[in-house]
Amino acid sequence: MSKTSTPSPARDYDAIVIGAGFSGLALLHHLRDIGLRTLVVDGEDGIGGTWWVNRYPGVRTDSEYSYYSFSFSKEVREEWTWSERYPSGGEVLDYLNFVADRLDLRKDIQLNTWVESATYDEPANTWTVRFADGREITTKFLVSGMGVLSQAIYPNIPGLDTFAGEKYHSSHWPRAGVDLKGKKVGLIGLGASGIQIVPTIAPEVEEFFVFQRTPNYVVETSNEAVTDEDMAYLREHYDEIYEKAANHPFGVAMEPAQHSALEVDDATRREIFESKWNQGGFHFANECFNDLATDHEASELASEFIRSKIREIVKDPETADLLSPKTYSFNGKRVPTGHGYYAAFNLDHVHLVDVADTPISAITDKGIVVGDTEYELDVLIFATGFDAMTGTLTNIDIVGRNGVTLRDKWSEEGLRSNLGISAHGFPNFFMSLGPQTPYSNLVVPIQLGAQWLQRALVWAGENGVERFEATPESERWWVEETERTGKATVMYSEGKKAKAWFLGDNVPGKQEEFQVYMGGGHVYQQYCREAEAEGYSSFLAD
Ligand code: N01
Repeated sequence: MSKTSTPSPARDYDAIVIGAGFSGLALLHHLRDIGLRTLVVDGEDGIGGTWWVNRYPGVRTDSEYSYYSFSFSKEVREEWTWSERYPSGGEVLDYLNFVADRLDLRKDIQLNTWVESATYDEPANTWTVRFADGREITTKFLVSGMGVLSQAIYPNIPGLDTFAGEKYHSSHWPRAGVDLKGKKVGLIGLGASGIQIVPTIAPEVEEFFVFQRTPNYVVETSNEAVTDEDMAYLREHYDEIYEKAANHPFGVAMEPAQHSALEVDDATRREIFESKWNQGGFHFANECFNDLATDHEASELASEFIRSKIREIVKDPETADLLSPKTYSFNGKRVPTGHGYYAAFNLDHVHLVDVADTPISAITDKGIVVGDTEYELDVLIFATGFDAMTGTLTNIDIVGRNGVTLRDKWSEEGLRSNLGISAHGFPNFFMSLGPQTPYSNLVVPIQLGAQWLQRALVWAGENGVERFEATPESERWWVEETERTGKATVMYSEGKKAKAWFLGDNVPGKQEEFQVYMGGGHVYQQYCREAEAEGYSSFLAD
């Protein structure tokens, strides 16, 4: 890769990247490689981003080890060894630290550095980044690697702050762990986080109350050890596996299914569902049939298969029925992978409390009130999710041209970006995994996005381009494409719709619009390549 020819000595840095997770590390490596003086800043006291903060019991990847890593470093690929099919959060954190050391990234990362604002100065074509400690630094390029699920949210329940026991959010779990033995524990939230917490803590707590508003379609799996042979195979076939993931709609190294669930007879369909259920996790959603995310009838057939599995696993028929989703169908929201989730409800001290019809009315100093019952608790766990995709970007002041913040822009115009990479009015500001980027195994778009930006900035340098930003036309095109493809999925249905973060429906007051691109990661990458091949004409580059 040739070096960029746009050094900017008047500024402290050429590029500041906010966030030291997967995105920040990939960006630092790729931007430094083209000669940009790059600094990564992160408010936490360790690198790892989402894997640094999410330390709740049972946290691990839902993607398999073979495609949950970067492919760009031969050294890392050769020297790193995974131990589990679904690596634990701790192991992913070790991996990211290994990457940081092996690629000598640490010297350009400042931790404990919270960004409060970043302001664009038009005449100087410079971003000034201000930190919580009052320091300011300047840069030509500003890149967000702040993550898509980082801005935690709590439910709006009266009395939230009055609870006298211990209270934790899944994404701010104490680093030293929490001793739950002999305690009465309550859990609110059954998305991917809560579903990992339930079976992990169920055996150790004394009494466990799981408050369920909407059940999920959980695909169970098993977690085998990764053998030396597995690692040897991975190292030998890494490029091939990575290519497969990059060409897959959801960034997983799997063969996309070729047939509709409606094309086959009942017995064949059941056999295919059964075999992919046995492979577990994402294999079920991705490898059974090609229309489980786009056709309501096909999705409903998968829904009924999973309901039958719940009835097989969960002994109490009433609990099995409560755990079975009925108000939306499979793929209507992000499908979590289970590690003994349903079986946990067979333990006598695990109680499923339905709060769909009778919501939690209050949190008191003693516990949780539902209807006439007060559930007394020692510990209350919130696995209630995030202000996804935009939360981190609107929580700080990113101030573009004419003093307009990203928060103002998106609340006035709706979500607008070109390919989720750049927003009009914010020259030289780029987003890794911005809103309207693909819903997928995220390591793939993170790596490809860092490489796209690297090439774009080399091109800018070679062509004397000083400012790079989305055109208003490209934003209109991309929002239309994002809405069109999103509405073609079973996530969007007036009659049978889940309350999902994909549409922003989980945050009170947030406008309902597709936060992610549902047209497929492979299609998205094709658009990115086209933008590049066309000389970035969908960007203002002057
Ligand atoms: O959050 P969520 P999450 N009363 O928004 C419930 C990724 N992730 O942290 O559905 C009762 O999915 C809410 O109920 P409802 C992954 O992309 C990945 O679990 O709104 N319940 C819901 O059950 C995932 O999609 C991994 O009715 C209330 C829950 O809180 C994303 O992060 C692991 C309530 C929130 O679920 C977010 O997952 C973890 C109330 N008042 C996360 N308010 C892996 O890959 C909210 N809820 C392994």
